[in-house]
Amino acid sequence: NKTCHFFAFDLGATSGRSCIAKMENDSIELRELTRFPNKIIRINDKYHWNIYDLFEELKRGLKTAAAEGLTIDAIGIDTWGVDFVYLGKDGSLLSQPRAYRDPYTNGMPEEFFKSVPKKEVYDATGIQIMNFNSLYQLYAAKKEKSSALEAASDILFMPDALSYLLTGRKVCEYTIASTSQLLNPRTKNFEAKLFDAIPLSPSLMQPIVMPGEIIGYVNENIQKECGIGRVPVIAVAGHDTGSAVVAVPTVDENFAYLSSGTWSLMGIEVNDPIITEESYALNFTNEGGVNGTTRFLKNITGMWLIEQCRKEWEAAGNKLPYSEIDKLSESAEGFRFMIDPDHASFANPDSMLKAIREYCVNTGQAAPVTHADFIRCIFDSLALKYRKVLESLQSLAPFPIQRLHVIGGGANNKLLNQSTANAIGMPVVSGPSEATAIGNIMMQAKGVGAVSSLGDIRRVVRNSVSPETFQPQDTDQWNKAYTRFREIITYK
Ligand code: LFR
Repeated sequence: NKTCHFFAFDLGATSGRSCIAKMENDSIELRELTRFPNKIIRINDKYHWNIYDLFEELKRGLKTAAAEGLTIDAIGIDTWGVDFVYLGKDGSLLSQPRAYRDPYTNGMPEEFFKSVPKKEVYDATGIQIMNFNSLYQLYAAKKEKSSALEAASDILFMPDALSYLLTGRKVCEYTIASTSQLLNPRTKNFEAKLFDAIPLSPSLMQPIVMPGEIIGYVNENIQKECGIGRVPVIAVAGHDTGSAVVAVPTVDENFAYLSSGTWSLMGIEVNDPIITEESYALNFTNEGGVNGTTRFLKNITGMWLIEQCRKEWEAAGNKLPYSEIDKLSESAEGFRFMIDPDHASFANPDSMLKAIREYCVNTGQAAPVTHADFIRCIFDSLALKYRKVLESLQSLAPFPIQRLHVIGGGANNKLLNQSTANAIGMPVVSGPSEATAIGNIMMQAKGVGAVSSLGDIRRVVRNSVSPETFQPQDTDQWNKAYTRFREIITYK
C-alpha cells in the first residue's frame, strides 16, 4: 500500500488539463496542475488541431509536477476520439492533425457505402455511423490526394501520438482505435475489407495494446527537459469517454451513464457488443472499454451548443463564466424554445446563435433573444433529448436501468441535473466531474499493479468522491413538454 503519484494528461475538444493524483490507502486525491484551452485552428477551408501546442502543454504539466518535487510513478494520456496524425519514414509528424469538425467528411459515408454497404460496415464494427469517424476521414483524405497521407508510413491516434512523442514507441491503444470504425470488436483487430475499400494498407496502423499495458518510458530528452525520471507511460483508456466511464462510482450494473462535456455520451456498460437490427436502426455504437467491457452508447450533441454561443458572446465583448450561465438558465422561463441538439445545422455553424434562432423559427416557435433564452433553450432541449435516447437505450439494454450517472464537467450543472432527472423520471447521480482524469489515473494504477478488476477500481473511486443525487420532480409538466419536443424534432 505504498503512496503513488500518477500524472494524467486529459484533452477534450475545447480544453485540456494536466492533473496529479496521490494514491494511498485505497483512495486517490486528484489535483489539477495546469489547464489550457484547446482550439481548432482554421486555415481557410481546413480545420486542424495544434499538436505542437498540445505537446508543449504536456511538457509544461510535467515540469510543473517536477517543480513541486513530486516523483511521478506513471503517465497516462487520454483525448477525444477519431482524430489522428501521419508520420513520415523518419518518424516525424507530416502535418497537423485534421479536426473532426472539418466538413471534409460531409457526404463521405454515403460514398463509401457504394463500396461496402452501410449495414456491412456496421455489422463489422458495431460503431455508429458518424461522418467524422476515422474511416471516413481517411477516405476523404485519400480523395483529396492528401500529400501527408500519400507520404505516411504510420498513422497514430491522438493519445498514441502524444505517447509516441514522449517515448518513441508507436502503439495503437484499443479504446481509441475502436472509435475509428476500422476495428472489429469480435476479433479486437483491424478489419481488412474496410482498409481495402479506402484503399489503404493496414500496415499503417500500429500493434494494438490494451489499457493497463506499458507503452514505454519517457526518453532522455524529455527526462532532462522536464526534470523527471525514467517514468513509464501507460496505455490508459486513451479515449476520453472510455476513461470517464471507468470512473462511474457505481456498486452494481443496473445503471446508464451520461459522460457530459463537449459531447453528451449516453450509454450502458456491457460485456459483449450489441450489434443487432435494432441497434443498427437506432445507430448505437459499441466502443471498446477497459477490462474487456464495451461501451454501448450514443453521441448526443452536448455542451458544444453552449460553448459555441459563449464564444460568440465573448467576441461581442460579453464573456460569461459558467457560474453566470447557470444563474441565467435558472432565471428564464422553461420550455419556451426547443431544439433537437443533434440537428445537422448545429454541427459546425458559423454562428450557433443564428442556427438556433433559425431552428426555432422554422419549427413555428418564437425566436430566442436574450442570453437566458438561448441558455434555457439548450438545457431544456438536452434534458428532453436525454429522455429520448434513454428510452431507446432501455429498449436495447439486457438489464433494467435504474439510475443515470452523470459524469464529466457537465455534472457540475445542477439545473441540468435536476431537469434531466425530471425528464427521465429516474434518479440522477452526479459526479465526479473530473471523471476522465480519474479514469485515466485508475488505469495507470492498474498498470503498476495497484488495482486490477473494475470492481476494485470503482471501490477506490467511491472512496475518493462524493456524488450527489437528484430525484425526479414536476413529472407531469415534463411529460407534456416531452410530447411537444417529440413533434418539434421531426423537423429535418
Ligand atoms: C468526447 C468524444 C466522443 C467522440 C467525440 C469525437 O470527447 O471523444 O466520445 O465521439 O469526442 O471524437
